[in-house]
Amino acid sequence: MGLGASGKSSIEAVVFDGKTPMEVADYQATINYSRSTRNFIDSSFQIIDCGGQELFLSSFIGDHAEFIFTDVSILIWVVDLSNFDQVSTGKFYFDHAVKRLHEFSPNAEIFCFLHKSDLLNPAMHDEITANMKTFFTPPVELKIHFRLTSIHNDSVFLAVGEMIRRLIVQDSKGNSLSEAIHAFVRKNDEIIGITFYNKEGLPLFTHGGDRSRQVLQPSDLISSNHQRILSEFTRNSVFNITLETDRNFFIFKRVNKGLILSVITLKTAPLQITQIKADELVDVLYTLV
Ligand SMILES: Nc1nc2c(ncn2[C@@H]2O[C@H](COP(=O)(O)OP(=O)(O)OP(=O)(O)O)[C@@H](O)[C@H]2O)c(=O)[nH]1
Ligand SMILES: [Mg+2]
Repeated sequence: MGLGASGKSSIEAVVFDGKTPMEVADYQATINYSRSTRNFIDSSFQIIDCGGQELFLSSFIGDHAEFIFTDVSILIWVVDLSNFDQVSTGKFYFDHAVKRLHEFSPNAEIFCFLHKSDLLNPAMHDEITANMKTFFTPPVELKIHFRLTSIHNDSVFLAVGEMIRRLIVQDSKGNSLSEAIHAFVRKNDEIIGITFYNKEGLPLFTHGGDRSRQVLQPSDLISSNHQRILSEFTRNSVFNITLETDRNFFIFKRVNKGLILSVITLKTAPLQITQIKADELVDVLYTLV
């Protein structure tokens, strides 16, 4: 949810449908809402993309509130950072939506995407985030997380990936996958980042934290990998790619029909050794999924 043209449908199209930012540049308002089901390993969930024109928002927080807000795990509220004039209007609907959420899904969490951050001077990011956190304080007791996002770099993939981990780590398969990956990283010093992608190119599990983000500069490497993964996925039944930069190897391997593993390593270990280790991890993951 969020005001019209804040970027909701673009986020869904880029993250889940493999669209490029260019392909979503032409704004077309969502009429009413649109619903899609997404599958991940053993879990599936539904995304409701709610049209942000005030006419629709009023009906969602009014007559249709029960339908929209029942059984919600996560509400994503999208704030358009390039449109400060509208921020009070946004807060008005945010407050009502969050109250309705609390009423119909008291255990839900809120993610507030401070979106189109690419249009801001990076020097202002911290200050704007701090201001927005104060401004978008929920009117009721619900957990809220703020993320600076943009479809022009990896930030939106990371934010959505994090939410999905929260949704699927709750089941036992998600947990054992997560544990296997963490154990593997702990054992192997040269591995600085690991990502497990589904067929839609979405990072399901990532490990590496800040260190890997440094390595992942330029920051849209994830998005370009994502596009490459998608096209390779559909073309080849065997999928095995290694990319090399001055300091790192990026190894991609297919786990099964729907999942790709990517491993980022320092070049301190020979590639062949890392390949063998990655194959071992693929075998472990294969038995788990
Ligand atoms: N600069 C920039 N533009 C973006 C970003 N995300 C989306 N946009 C643009 O913002 C416009 C809004 O697009 P939509 O995603 O359709 O907006 P929406 O929130 O779904 O709008 P409604 O359906 O009316 O509620 C499009 O022209 C996108 O290209 C971003 O991260 N940065
Ligand atoms: Mg839309």
